[in-house]
Formats: sequence, C-alpha cells, structure tokens
Amino acid sequence: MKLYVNPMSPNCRRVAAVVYHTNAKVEFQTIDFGGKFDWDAFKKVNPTGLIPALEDGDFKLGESNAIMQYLADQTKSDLLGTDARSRADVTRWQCWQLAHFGPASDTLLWENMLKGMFGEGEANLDEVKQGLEEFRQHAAVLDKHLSSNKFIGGTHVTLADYSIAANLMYAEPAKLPLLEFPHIKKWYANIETLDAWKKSTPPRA
Ligand SMILES: N[C@@H](CCC(=O)N[C@@H](CS)C(=O)NCC(=O)O)C(=O)O
Repeated sequence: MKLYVNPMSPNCRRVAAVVYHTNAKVEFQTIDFGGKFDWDAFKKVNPTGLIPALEDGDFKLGESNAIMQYLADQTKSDLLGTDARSRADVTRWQCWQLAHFGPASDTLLWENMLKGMFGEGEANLDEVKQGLEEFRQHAAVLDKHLSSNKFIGGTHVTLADYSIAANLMYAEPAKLPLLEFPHIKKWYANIETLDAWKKSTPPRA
C-alpha cells in the first residue's frame, strides 16, 4: 500500500499513527507542499486533491478517518472496536471530530499559526472569537466524557483517540485554550506517551 502524506499535517498524522500502531505494510510517499508535485495527476488517487490518500492496488481512498478504518480492518486490529456497538462508538467520535472538533481547532490553527507562517497577514479577531467559542463548546463535551474514561473509546486506545489527538498537535502555537479542559490535557499527555504517536511526530514539531 502507498500512503501520500506530509508529516506536518494533522490530517496525515492521525493516519501515520495508525500505520505505526498496526505495523501496516505501507510505503509513505511524502508530499512537499512547497515543492513540485503533480496535484492534477494526483486527483486520480483522490479526486478532492487532498492528502492523506491511500493506494492499495487498484483501490484508492481519501479522507483520513476512512483510511484509518481501512488500515485497522486490513491489519485485523482492535483499534476500530471488536463488536457493532464499539465500532459505532469509535465511528461516532470520528464523525464528531470531522464535523465539530476539527473545524473549530482548524479555525484557531489557521488564524493563530498558519496564516503568519504563510505570510497571509494578521489573525482576524472576529474569526478567532468565533473559533474560540466553537472550540470551547465542543471541547466541553470531550472533557466531560474524559472525566470518566481513560481513552475516548473507554479502556483502551482506539482510532477515536488518534483522530482527535491530531487536532491538538499544535495546541500551543494555535492557542487552543486547553488549560480550561483538564481532562483533555491529561488524556492528551497520555496519548503523547504512546509509541505510535511518538513515531508519527513531524521532524520539526
Ligand atoms: N477531510 C480531509 C482533509 C484533508 C486535508 O485538508 N488535507 C490538506 C493537508 S492538511 C491538504 O491536502 N492540503 C493541500 C491543498 O489544500 O492543496 C481528511 O481528513 O483527510
């Protein structure tokens, strides 16, 4: 299998962590955003033109959360859950990440970190205010859940943990107000001790 990634990208990191966790036989192809890469040709792999994307023979798959599920299934890992209810619960949190937590985190990541890095000017304070409101709203849900659960899926690490943790990898420069959410902070510190998470750390993070 070939996986198109850039290690700096949170969307790619959640998949890379699963590759390391499962020892999936994957060859990483690193895409340099600033370099020469034929994005038009790449649309044959992922029509959205976004990474991560996976090629497994003639099967091509985009969307980080879907790729994670495919890798967990291919490696017969318990990361997706072992029965219908645990699988649905993991999927529920991955959907929540994509619909709610990810977009709120991404607003702050863009305004407080990436915009400056890409020379796109100062943070827009209205956007930051909106991003903070949304982040606090969604983080409160996760924090309450983690007050009585070691991992998001309960007692052991699942895809849900890697999906959501990826949005916190730039918590400091993105100015995510994590101090207000002690259970998330504690859980994330625990994720940072996992080998697969450590191995997926980008070179300059
Ligand atoms: N929902 C997608 C988002 C993927 C995404 O936004 N990828 C970014 C990197 S973080 C990308 O490929 N950007 C390249 C571009 O916008 O041209 C996923 O979870 O895989």
